[in-house]
Amino acid sequence: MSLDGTFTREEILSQTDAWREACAVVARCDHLPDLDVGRAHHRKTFFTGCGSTYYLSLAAAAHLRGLTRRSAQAAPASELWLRPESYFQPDDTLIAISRSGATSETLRAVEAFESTTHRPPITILCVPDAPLARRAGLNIIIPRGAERSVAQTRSFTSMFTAAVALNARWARRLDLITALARLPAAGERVLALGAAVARDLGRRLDFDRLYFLGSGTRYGLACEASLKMKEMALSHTEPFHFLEFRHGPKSMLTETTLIVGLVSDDATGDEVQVLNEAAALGATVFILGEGVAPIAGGPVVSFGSGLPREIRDVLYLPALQLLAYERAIAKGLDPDRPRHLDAVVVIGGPGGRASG
Ligand code: F1P
Repeated sequence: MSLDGTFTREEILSQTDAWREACAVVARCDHLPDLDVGRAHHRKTFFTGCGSTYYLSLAAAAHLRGLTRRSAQAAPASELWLRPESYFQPDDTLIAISRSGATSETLRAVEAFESTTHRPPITILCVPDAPLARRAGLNIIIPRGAERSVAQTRSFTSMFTAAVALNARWARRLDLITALARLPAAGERVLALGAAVARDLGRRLDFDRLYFLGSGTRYGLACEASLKMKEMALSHTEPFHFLEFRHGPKSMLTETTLIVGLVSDDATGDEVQVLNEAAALGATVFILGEGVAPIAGGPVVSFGSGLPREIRDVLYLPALQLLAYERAIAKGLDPDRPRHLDAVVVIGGPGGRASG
């Protein structure tokens, strides 16, 4: 391990190569399993994982629902394992997502799925010979997403890109599959824009609470951005569905609050109004979106990618990963080594505890 976040920084900055690989791996799959098995009203597509990969599942399920109108749901792997009868039906599909492919709860969720459906899962992973890979009917493996850091950055965005590419194929959207080729270049631009903003904001240690707001696919991404802040920078932070913020959490606003808005295209007006209200109550607002303007002179990352909105959600993350990295550095923490965490949680590992 490095002592100064070198790995995390390198992984964040090199992530667009892994996005490219993710798209290529999905494009090379000859036959995708059919999601439309059994009776229409009895089938659902589940996405699962733990921690970061659970948040990825939230985003991927929302994306599949939006693109195909199919029934899709995310659940933490532990819930699927411990309460399979509350979730699985015989005609369901499971997509298990895991950087390591070795997390106990995800393996056990897969076993529970197999005993209900007698079908193998699909996996999205960064490691080829992982235990999870050996159980799957189809493995989407992105070795360039693999990381030496504990907190997921490059792995998250590359596995999310793979999920978006898979969903585009299931939706038979050739236009989106073609447009994915332009995503890495847009990612490079966002990394450059985000680096300057993250450096300035990351040094603002006067912020004592941070909230991440997103709706639809962006809610899972807001959860992930919030988790990065906890893992790397040990900061109090929470994610919310955008307009949920008014229903209680708003009472927490102070002049030492940072609100991060992952603004969509289709509900921009309503979302921006929430951000304006937060700014009027003294919070600093950091806004990100395809074509967004600063709120009350606050920081902004406007993608200007020109990409279809169905494939560009990953662009919200690089600046937010850099923000967590910069805040950790400003606090004298090592982003490569989050406190109390292991890269993989193995239940019943050495010492009889959950360990890496
Ligand atoms: C998931 C995990 C997360 C944790 C951290 C490291 O592992 O352990 O639970 O939040 O980001 O990764 P994996 O199943 O994706 O390998």
